[in-house]
Amino acid sequence: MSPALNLGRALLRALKARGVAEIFGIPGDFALPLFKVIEESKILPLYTLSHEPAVGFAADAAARFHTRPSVAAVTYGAGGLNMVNPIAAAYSEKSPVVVLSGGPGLADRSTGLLLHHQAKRLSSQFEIYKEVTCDQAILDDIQRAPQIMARVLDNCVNQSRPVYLEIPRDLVFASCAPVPRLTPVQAPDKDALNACADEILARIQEAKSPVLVVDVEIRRFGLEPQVTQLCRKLGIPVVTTFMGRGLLAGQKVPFRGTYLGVAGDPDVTLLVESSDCLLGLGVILSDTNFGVSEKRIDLRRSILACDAQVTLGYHTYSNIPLPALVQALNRRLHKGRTYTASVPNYPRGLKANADLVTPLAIATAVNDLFDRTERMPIAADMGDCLFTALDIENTGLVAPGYYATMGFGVPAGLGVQAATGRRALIMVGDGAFQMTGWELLNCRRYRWNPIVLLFNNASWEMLRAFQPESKFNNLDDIRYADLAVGLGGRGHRVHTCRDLVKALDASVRDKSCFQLIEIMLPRGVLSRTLQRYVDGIKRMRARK
Ligand code: KPV
Ligand code: MG
Repeated sequence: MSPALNLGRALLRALKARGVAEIFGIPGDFALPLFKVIEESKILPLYTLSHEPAVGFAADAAARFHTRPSVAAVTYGAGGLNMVNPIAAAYSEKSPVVVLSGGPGLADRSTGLLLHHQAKRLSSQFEIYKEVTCDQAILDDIQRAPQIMARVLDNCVNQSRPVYLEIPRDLVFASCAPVPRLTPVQAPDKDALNACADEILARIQEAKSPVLVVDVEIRRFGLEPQVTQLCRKLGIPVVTTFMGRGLLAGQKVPFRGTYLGVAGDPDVTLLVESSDCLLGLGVILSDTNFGVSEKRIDLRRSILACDAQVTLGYHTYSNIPLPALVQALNRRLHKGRTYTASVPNYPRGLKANADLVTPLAIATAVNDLFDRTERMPIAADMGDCLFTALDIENTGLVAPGYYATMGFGVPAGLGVQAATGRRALIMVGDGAFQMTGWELLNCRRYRWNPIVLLFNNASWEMLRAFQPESKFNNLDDIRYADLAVGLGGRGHRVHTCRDLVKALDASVRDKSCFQLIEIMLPRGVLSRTLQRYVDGIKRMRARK
């Protein structure tokens, strides 16, 4: 006989029905009943980590790779409030993370005492999460709970943003009706959709140098195959934004690279900034994507589809979800135009000599490694490690390219491996490693074996680049590779290109545990992208 449905099980089944494949979490007393159902029901696997920020980052990265929601489960207050930053990151970068928090029981609320983990009010955590989620609820009414769970989880899927559910600890085992199935998004008005698609194509046809710019929404809504088809039919060059790096990896399209204004590949910058018609699909209009340009992009000549809206010059069509738009465009284009699939040139052929390593040498070594073996999914942190990734051939990559939080890389790499079963390549600086690198200790339990490239310049180097006079950007010379064995992995400390190539080969061969390649970089040695970024921003500031 199957056990009667209770709130906890109803919730887990509803998550699974919406494509959730795993839960990351850290328990606490208010969340013990919730974690008990998670463990005993076996509906979804549970991965516990060490500190709540890592739980949020891992779930975020898993969601990005699945293009389905993932779950970050925590306890009330001391747990949940530790995870606000990762969920803010997921909100701004549109990653569908479901936050499940244990909460004070209904019985706890009426004792007249303040409760442990309470901040200002019992509802403080709920109020705080309102600001970083697209929908949220405290499930304190068991009758209405199924409808409310459906609403909140559907918003997570359909808007591709985080949501928050707080489960009072004494209701987890209360019997509960099943959660209704996913309600699809409201279909757009047919006439509006047709008019919009016609107008877009007319503008592209009139243009002399149209360019397609893609960003994360195309992946969030599972549209990479359809956008690939669209690129081929239009036959126009395509670039990703900085945030969208990794999109269309391996697709046969006229791919020109990643746009990054003054910091990017000058050919790509010229292509985008001189275009008379940019078509932006799913693009986030952030400063990291578009603010680093000396030549302002003329938005009156641009077409931007994002957040279920399409803006052409001065007018906007509302309720045009991206999947419907891409489908309408594809349907109007029959014969493919001639196009030439292209791959930009990336640095290859590192000389394995005694030269000191540079960020460019790291990218070159990774390109060579991927040619010799196979490509790996990448999780990158913020800092020069992410700029270095732009010199690695376009590959599935998750990174906080817009929100720009540090501490993402290591836990995100764990989330990637949990989600895909594939060994991840983690790129992280020493500053960010000090924040969340410790989470590698969880690898042994779950047999995760990422390869970590730790850029150790004993420095918050990106900050130094902006403000070289400050001594607070100096960090200590910590022997990170020596820590690896104690954490259940293997460490390699490398100074030269020869040692780097050796360490990479040894790491690929040793699949038994995580590999920490600590790459010693002199302070002040930057990737070419970060160098251009800093020079460009200084130039622009000086002019103001
Ligand atoms: C991408 C990620 C994973 C697999 C294939 C491509 C790139 C999309 C960028 C992204 C993010 O970092 O948010 O989803
Ligand atoms: Mg550093």
